[in-house]
Amino acid sequence: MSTGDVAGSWEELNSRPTPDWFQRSPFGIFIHWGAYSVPAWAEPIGALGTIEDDRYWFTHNPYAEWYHNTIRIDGSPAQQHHQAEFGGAPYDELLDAWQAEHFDPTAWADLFAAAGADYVVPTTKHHDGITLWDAPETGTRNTVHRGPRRDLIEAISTAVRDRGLRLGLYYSGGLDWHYRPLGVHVTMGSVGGDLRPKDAEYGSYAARHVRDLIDRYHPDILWNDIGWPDETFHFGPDGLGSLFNYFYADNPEGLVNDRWGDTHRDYTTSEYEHGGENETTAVWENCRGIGYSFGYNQVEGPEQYMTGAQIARHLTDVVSRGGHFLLNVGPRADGTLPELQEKALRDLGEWMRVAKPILAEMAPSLGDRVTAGDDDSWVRSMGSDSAGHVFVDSEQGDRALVRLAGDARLEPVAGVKDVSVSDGTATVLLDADRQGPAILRIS
Ligand code: FUL
Repeated sequence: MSTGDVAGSWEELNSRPTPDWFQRSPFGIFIHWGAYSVPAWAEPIGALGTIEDDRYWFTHNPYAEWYHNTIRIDGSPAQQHHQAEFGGAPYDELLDAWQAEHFDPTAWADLFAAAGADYVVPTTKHHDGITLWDAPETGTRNTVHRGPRRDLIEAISTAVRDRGLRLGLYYSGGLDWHYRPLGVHVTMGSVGGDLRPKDAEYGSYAARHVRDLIDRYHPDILWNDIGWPDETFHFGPDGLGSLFNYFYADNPEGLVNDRWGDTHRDYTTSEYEHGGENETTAVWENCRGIGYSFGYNQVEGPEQYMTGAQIARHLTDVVSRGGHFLLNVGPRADGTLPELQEKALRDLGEWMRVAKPILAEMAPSLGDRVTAGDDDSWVRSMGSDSAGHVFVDSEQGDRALVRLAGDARLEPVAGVKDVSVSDGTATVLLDADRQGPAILRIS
């Protein structure tokens, strides 16, 4: 189907071409901000995908935005923390305590643009069900009537667009612990399965929310999470198929992610080190926090946070494999960004001044033409057969070896002090103060 037409089947929807703008947009910023940003507390036990034991994961959940679930697990350290710090207060009191008094959406958008981002995806409703705009049928349980007393989505959307960035909106269609309180999660299976609402009534409530988001903010991406209520997998008035048609009619250049059940998607997603199988499709996006959490976790520090240079490396790695990278920031409840997160973005921005136009081409990797010359050398590439770029870093020290096939030539672009070639191996001396991989042109 051509963009703009009304589709009547998942196959038709799935035949949409990837919009041009997204093919040139390797880097997005995710924002997880909510009532959970008030306690901002979780145990930084590790990255998703690296911890096998489900019960351990949920009882010690490193995702601070899961606070409402974690404090309901008897005996969990989060429950003890909530008792000690908040006297075990009802979760919604955190909404009132969330004041966002220093929130400056223009400063956020400036920072994201300076970091080289192409698109920004704020949470509009996370699993706690609290909406960051005056969503239909939420009564006063939203940020317009309580807490910040502001339409945060309107503020972020306007600032981001004014800065020339695209807008995605995250919505938790799969879980809503307030509207459909089905119990506490201690297994991964329960997240997608038993404790996920599947009924049509909740499905139409969620659809009215997403339609309202489309009407008000005209997003470029709908980023749903944890699936969509199964009983609405149809093209009738309240169905998911109609919702997608409504979205594409509003924005023919729009995209949706893959977390809507087995229905339709414009791209697949992986999260931290989970979902690697989703990184082999034609269009995919990896997301992760700067540390081990999406929501701000005050327990985290330099030990958990990636630096700007580490983010640059991860971004390069993802793009060299054909993916997009959605890096999350977790603002404090007052609206400021934690200093280490802000510094990481600023340092990344230094490197992106040179790297961004190269990454934006999202060219395939050069495969065997350039490979790491030893175990300490980190080498990624992208480009066509005749020309491209090589990104070089070192696990230790400031020297990396790059093995070159054929008569390839390398020319320094950034972060390189010297390069010399002998016997098909380039020795690259790296600038000590680089903020990301060194970059060389290959021809
Ligand atoms: C997950 C959620 O459960 C996390 O809290 C976070 O929102 C992440 C992006 O998606 O599945």
